[in-house]
Amino acid sequence: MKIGILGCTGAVGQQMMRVLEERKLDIEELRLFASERSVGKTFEFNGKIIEVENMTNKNFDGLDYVLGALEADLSKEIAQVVVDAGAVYIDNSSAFRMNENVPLVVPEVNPEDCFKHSGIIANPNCSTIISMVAMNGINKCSKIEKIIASTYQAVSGAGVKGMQELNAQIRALAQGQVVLPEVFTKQIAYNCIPQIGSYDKNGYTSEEMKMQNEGRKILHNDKLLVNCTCVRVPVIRSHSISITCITEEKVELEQIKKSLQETKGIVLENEPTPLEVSNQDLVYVGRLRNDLVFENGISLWCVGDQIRKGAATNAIQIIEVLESGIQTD
Ligand code: 2RA
Repeated sequence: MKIGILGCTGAVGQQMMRVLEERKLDIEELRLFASERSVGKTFEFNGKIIEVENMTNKNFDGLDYVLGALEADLSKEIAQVVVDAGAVYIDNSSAFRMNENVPLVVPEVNPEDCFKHSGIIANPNCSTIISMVAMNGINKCSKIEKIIASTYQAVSGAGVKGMQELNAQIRALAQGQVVLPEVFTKQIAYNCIPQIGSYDKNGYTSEEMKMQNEGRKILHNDKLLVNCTCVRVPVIRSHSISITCITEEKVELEQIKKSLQETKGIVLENEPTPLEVSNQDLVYVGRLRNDLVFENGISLWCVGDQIRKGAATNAIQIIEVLESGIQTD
């Protein structure tokens, strides 16, 4: 198959190349696209040197799949050109996630939705992916009706610049100097910032509303209620999420543990940390316990690599599902 990556120079685009090398897809050709300033740069892929092409030329002819690692506005501009060229566009941005004719897919949870596309398939938000994989085994026991979640989101969610800002602030502070915030609203080193995205009228941020809006679509449950608080923390590349989910029926903890053990894409470990979970594709689930407040509540802690499973790997697993028609691990 012939694959293109749009936005190949960013953290997610670069990770997409590495994951494509690792997985078993039969790739005849990889083409790399970025903005004009990156044209001419070269990257190595499977032992070959590939030169970056100018995305604005919009020449996607002959490609089977195009992976989008762009901001939403740019993705909106270019998506239809990709589809008209005959490729399936798998978009990591928020541009099309809530569009009715665009499937929103976590391959471990709703792989069947991949086959309902009309040219575009959307990758969910990173925190949504990680939490949906973690809760999948619970939802299989009894439908999840309500979720209360707090996220501890790595700076990689803000891209390369976010990671650079944290590292620069830590280095500066160690020298008794200060690096003023540019990417984040306040200093992120040795700090936590309870705001990711813009505020809605209801007092929740756009990032917080994604968990409910996207969760409803992925789980095919338009009555799902989610109360989410999203926090930026001084961690490089893995998101952690504390979750209490309330199910329709009471499910015994042992049954839930068994279901999670049989669920693809997770590791049960009691105290997973972002440092331990980074640079691999599984979601680690721990601190599983009956909730002390809600009769049918189950509480847990989960951690996933934001750049891999939270973005690049999930998108590539969607290609795997389309190519083989089976759920990927
Ligand atoms: C973040 N989920 O973590 C958002 C976008 N990647 O910043």
